[in-house]
Amino acid sequence: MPKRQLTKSHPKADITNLPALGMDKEGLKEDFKRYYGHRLGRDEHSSSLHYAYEGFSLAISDRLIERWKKTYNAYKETDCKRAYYLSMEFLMGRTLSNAMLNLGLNDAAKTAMYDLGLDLEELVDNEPDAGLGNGGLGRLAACFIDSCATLQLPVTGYGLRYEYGMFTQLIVSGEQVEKPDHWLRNGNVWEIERLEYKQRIKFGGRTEVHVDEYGKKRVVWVDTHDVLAIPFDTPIPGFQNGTVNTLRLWKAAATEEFNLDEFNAGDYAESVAAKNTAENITMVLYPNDANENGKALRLKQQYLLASASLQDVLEKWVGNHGKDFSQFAAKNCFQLNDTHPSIAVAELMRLLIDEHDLEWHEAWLITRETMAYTNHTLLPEALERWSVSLFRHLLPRLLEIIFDINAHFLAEVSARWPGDIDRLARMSLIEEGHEQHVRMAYLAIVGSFSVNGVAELHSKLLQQGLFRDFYELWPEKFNNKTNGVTPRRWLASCNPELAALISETIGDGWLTDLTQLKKLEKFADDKKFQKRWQQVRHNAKKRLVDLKKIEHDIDINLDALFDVQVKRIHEYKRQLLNVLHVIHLYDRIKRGDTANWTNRCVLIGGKAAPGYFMAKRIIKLINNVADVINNDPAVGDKLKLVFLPNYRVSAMEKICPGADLSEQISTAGKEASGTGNMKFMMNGALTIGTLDGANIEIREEVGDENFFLFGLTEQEVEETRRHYDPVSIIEADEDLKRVMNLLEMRYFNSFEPDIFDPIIASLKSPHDPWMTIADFRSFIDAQRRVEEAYRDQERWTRMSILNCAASGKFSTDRTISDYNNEIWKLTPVPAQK
Ligand code: B1N
Repeated sequence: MPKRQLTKSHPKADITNLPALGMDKEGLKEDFKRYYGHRLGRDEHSSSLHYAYEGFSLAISDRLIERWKKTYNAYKETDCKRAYYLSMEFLMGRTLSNAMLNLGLNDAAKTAMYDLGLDLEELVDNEPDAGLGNGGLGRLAACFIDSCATLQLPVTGYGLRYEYGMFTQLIVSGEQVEKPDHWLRNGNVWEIERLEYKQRIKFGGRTEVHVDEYGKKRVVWVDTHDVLAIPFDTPIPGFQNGTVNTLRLWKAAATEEFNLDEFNAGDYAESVAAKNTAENITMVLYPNDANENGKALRLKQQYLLASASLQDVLEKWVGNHGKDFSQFAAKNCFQLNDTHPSIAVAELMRLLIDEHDLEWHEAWLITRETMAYTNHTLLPEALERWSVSLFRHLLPRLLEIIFDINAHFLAEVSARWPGDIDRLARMSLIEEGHEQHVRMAYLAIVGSFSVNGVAELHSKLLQQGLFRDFYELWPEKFNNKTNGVTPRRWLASCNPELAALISETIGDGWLTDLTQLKKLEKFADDKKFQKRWQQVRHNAKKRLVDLKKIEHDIDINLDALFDVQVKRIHEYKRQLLNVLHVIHLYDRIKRGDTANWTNRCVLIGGKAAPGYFMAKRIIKLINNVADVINNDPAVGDKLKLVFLPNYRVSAMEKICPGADLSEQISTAGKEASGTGNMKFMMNGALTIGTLDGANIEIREEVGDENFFLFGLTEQEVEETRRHYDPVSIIEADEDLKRVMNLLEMRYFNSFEPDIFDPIIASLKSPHDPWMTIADFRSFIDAQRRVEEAYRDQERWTRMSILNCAASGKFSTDRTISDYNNEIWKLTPVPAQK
């Protein structure tokens, strides 16, 4: 579609100066009725919750779009520096409730719907989650862009518009079954397709060297199979500040020539069907969390994201500055969300050199001054390495550039450490071996001016371990940015009762300055305040139970300790340790060891990657153990175990307000940060956790006495590993021996022999990387301290208040301010009136 200026016969003022939309209930009602009746063509005979949701969302969306244009104009007028957050995942969840909160329309919306006989909560619950991410990394991206808008920073999110998001998890006979998540089936009212900004992406083909009329050599990438990238924009509102930023997601489509070819080709139908090859690129999100995948389609996804986003930025740049790139690095910064978009380093080089005629060294300077890389994991199985042969086949020009970058880089290393061949092999972007591979993390480090981890321990371990050689070469590049979560979604919106109590007590400044929660400390011992805090938390537990009772038919006692572990199922996160504890509690009940008992309801939820055998078996174990415990009349109210199916963003919004205890029990050194830990803390849950990821900083903030610490430290884990002997640990611990005995006697799988053998074997293996058995005793003892604390409700409530009060550091407003002050260096741009 041509980008066409409107002619003089269409005076600009006529279509851009629209009257302001009403921000009261009458304005909303009027617009809702118009959308519902006219745009959607519904009436009382053809009503449905979905169309009511859609009509109302359109009314809210209009009010976002109004502010969106003004924000865009303000950025344009100030010609400010901008940052771009490149991420393969944006786990947005639902949009309507967040949009209402950030527009300040909650009360007006509620009364407007009430007047029309509709229940706003029902409409909100009708919205499908935008599940375009796996877990923490994708949700972090969503929290980040919320905070960027709230801080009025000119930041655009770039990602992919997957047709199918994270799969829906069903539990059938205790096992995970995946169902595709066609989240766009009923349309998506929040996005706007912008065909005018489409980009062309090359794949395949080969390169040729041409010499131009000035004798200059240039590489031409020819015989390519091109694909179009079409942007879909979603408005991202700041918190009641008039700013609305953009999330731009690319959808792959067949090119126009392709459409022409169809008519010339004899095989018309086959040819149309072949359009799928292009469109398949953004069809589905890969459901691998903290695991690399190696599939060609995934590399195509990554390149499409990087190339389309960079071309988009460069096109705008050239539109404003022509071929003068001297200020490009001063005005643009790309933050790479892990290595997934790191092909952007080579792609920016290609675009600057091949398309915009810069010299290698000019292009390299610009690249190294605009790219910044965030690492999210130390797990070796998650580190991306692409085979050189796949690269050569799909992206031949990019591979050449990577080899050139590597040659320049290795020359730099050689100059610094002459003759150190081992070091060269260790640091090379190309891993040698049976097959050559491109090490994407190294490409990201070499091509960036900043490399950060996501919690203090994680950043330290990157410097001392995984990226040690690079840290030695460029210590100044490395830094830490501890993760956070947005307090708008994760407190204000998901827990309105607690938010209201907090605002009534300390004012509402905490919404944009979460450190103000500190003011709650004063009230931690106030009996009246404690009672109200307890009441609010009790109500949240009730809402959580109501939700679960419908799904499970299990009666749960509200006075029980709600002990929650929700996150992806992964061996390093040690859901197994949690289950061992539950089996131990069950064993205590069975043998009558129940003096001073604390009733407990253990909730576990999370998805396993479809190809991850052990994770799926762990889900099966949780469900089998739950089945035995919940149906044993000897147990009663003392203990419940529930697996929460289909854990996702909108589920967490209901779960985290109702949790008493947050389980953050990964093997020390394995969880880069964790962010669920922060959501629970903010809502007044206490943490039982290892010294891992952001747990360490949570404990620092709240104080040792308000945190249940257990387990080996990262250093102890590494030392113990050398002589780890789980079998003798089991022998020496009567409680653990009994737990293992129940597993080995098939107590939980009498009709399914052998199914838990792989789990038993891994627990007992001296090579178990997660060392679950090593932390059992310490975990059980910490859980005893939890029970004791919970029995003293006054003490527990005090600790709960103090946890919330100490959570200020974990707002993404703080995280993003750190990114901005130390990496992006953007100036906030106030919204236009
Ligand atoms: O990123 C989160 C952290 O809080 C978590 O500790 C960390 O595990 C998570 C490949 C990943 N690391 N790596 C991934 C996701 C998808 C994929 O395809 C790796 N996710 C994390 C936010 O910093």
